[in-house]
Amino acid sequence: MNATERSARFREIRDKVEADQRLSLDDGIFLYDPQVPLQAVGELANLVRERKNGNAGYFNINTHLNPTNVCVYRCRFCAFRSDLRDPKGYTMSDEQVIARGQEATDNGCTEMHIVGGLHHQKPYQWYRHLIELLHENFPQIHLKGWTAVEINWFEFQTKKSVRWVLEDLRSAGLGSMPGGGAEIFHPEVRDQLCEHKANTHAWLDIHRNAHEIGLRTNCTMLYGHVENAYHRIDHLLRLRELQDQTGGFQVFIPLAFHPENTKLSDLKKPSALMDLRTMAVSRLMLDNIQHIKAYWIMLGIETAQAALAYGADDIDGTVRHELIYHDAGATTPECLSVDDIKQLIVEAGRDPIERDTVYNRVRRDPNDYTQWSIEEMAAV
Ligand code: V47
Repeated sequence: MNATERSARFREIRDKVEADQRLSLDDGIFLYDPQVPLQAVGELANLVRERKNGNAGYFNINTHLNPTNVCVYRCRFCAFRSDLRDPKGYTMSDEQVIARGQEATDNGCTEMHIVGGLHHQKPYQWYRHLIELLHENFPQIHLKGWTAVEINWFEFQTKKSVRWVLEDLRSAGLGSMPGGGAEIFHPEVRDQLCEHKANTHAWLDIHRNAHEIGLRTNCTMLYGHVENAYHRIDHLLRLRELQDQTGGFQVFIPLAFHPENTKLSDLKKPSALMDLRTMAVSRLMLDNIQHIKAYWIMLGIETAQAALAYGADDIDGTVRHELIYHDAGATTPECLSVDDIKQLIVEAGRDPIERDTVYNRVRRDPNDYTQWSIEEMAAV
């Protein structure tokens, strides 16, 4: 395609976006062509971002809990996992989990993001018990826990249906599910990364079931390793199709691959330009998902700030005790203060809005920020 043809093709796509029409697989692949100026793609994504979310820059006050890193799976992109007998392996006690809940409460967290390894010797009841323990002791904190990969493992362990597992976890106190474990759905790539764990059908089916019983979930895509533009757009379209049917995804988070300490450590991590293009293309393709998150831990603070002009409207949270990216070489701080996070959103020209996990606005007591309440109205 020469430059004139490229401009004409881009104009066609711009017309579609301006008319609020859906983009196709070919449109998405075209937008990944490095010869299509990134800034133009970004401007288009920003149009959609502002149409959907105005000038909001959402964040939350949250913490991570990874109760164990011991895992039966050996995903090639993962630096966090450990073998059972490896000195790196750990498994938290109830007391340690309670201490984390207390720390979260003392820091005014509204959310705990709970994921971990699939421990060879821990039964489903242990994973359920952790949710119950936290919910009973800290009922105010929303527990966003266990990815579809874990739910799939619990099905295997209990020999019960997905629906039974999800309902049982919800009765223990689970509030919603994070979007991890999606990686890249296309089997050409998935089979190279993690052939043994929950397959694409299982991942999507678990999220469908969660949506059907009223559990909101998030969705992700791990990019920047062995996939190409076709695989990425195919992944986004599979998410878009499920969202058309259920409406249960609340946010999409593109996750940039960090190669250090993984079986793919010979690869280079994606550039900031690739990160911004993926953010923008995701915003443009996922016309039915309300929010796009620029996860600052993974992108770095500067790229996350820029992403707020390339389609993203959320930068995740203050984050405490994150291990998955830090084990894989992320050099971002371990945690940001509320003032820092607000400041970086303001610097990006957006209005900082504290949200809870399901995008309600959070109101804080100005004299004691550990005291908070939820505004019933959705944040948007
Ligand atoms: O599923 C693992 C990815 C995911 C690496 O739902 C890696 O709000 C890059 O899903 N380099 C877990 N990525 C993290 C996740 C997430 C993060 C923030 C918010 C939410 C949410 C979800 O991280 C895994 C995998 O796709 N991952 N290892 C790595 N070396």
